[in-house]
Amino acid sequence: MNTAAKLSAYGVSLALVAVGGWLVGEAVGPGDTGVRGADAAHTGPGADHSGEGDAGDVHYGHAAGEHLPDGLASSKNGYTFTPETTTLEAGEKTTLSFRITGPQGEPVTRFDVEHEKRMHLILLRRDTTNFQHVHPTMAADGTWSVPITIDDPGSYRAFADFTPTGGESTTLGIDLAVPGDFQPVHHEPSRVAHVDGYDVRLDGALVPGRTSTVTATVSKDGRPVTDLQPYLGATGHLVAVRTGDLAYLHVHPGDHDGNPGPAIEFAAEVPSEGTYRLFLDFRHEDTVHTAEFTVETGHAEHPPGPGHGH
Ligand SMILES: [Cu+2]
Repeated sequence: MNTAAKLSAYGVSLALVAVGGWLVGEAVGPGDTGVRGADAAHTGPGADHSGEGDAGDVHYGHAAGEHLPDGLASSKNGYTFTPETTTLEAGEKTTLSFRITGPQGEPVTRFDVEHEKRMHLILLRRDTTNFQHVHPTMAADGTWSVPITIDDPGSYRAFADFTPTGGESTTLGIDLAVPGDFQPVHHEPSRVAHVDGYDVRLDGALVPGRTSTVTATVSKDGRPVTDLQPYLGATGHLVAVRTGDLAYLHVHPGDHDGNPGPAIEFAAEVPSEGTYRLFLDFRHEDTVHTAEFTVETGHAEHPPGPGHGH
């Protein structure tokens, strides 16, 4: 119960909403074949409870542990994202400090390198604007810090994306408040991004419950860019979040550094139908650029049942 006690009230309510949503999806399904398929994809050997018929119990366990998307909770698998402050001043350069604490509350100090860094910190306003992707440094006592400036007021999500040594890849999320007036931005679906003089197009469908390939193609002044540079151990780095709750997706590069472009492939799996915001970091002429897309998913291959559509 230690872990539960450490969850913020906000984290708890988000987790319950997400688990509830999953169970509703289960309850209205016409049968469990499709859902089993999704289980098999996620859990492999763990899915061999399939024939037992006590679907509710089995799936409740899975929902709490494995199916809840990343980034929705501040604490998961015994690890807790513990910030030193959660309120920042708009436009002021601040050092954001935090620790990742383990099951007994002790700071974790050993992390694996993933994509060339031991800690990836993503900042995003809750309307999915103002994306930042930074790499904090860790002091010997396990305190991570990074200088950041958040220009615009609003409610922000901070995602810590890391792999504790000996543990699993984990993304925890906390909210940061930046006081002041703000106007939320609405994003219409768009697969074309214009950033810093580049045009980036995103092809490929997002299909709930299945890994699919999405391809970003970079051009400038109407010509394909064929000298992209490696960034974080790959040609590009893609972060995706679900609008509405900012569930965070790991999107893995389909190819490693050495691909000069213009096309960059990623393997993506989204947890549900919905609208996703995707942020592609790519590097060209020694500068990192971020292209943003807004993509609605296709339909699940095995629809969970009536009442779940758009
Ligand atoms: Cu990173």
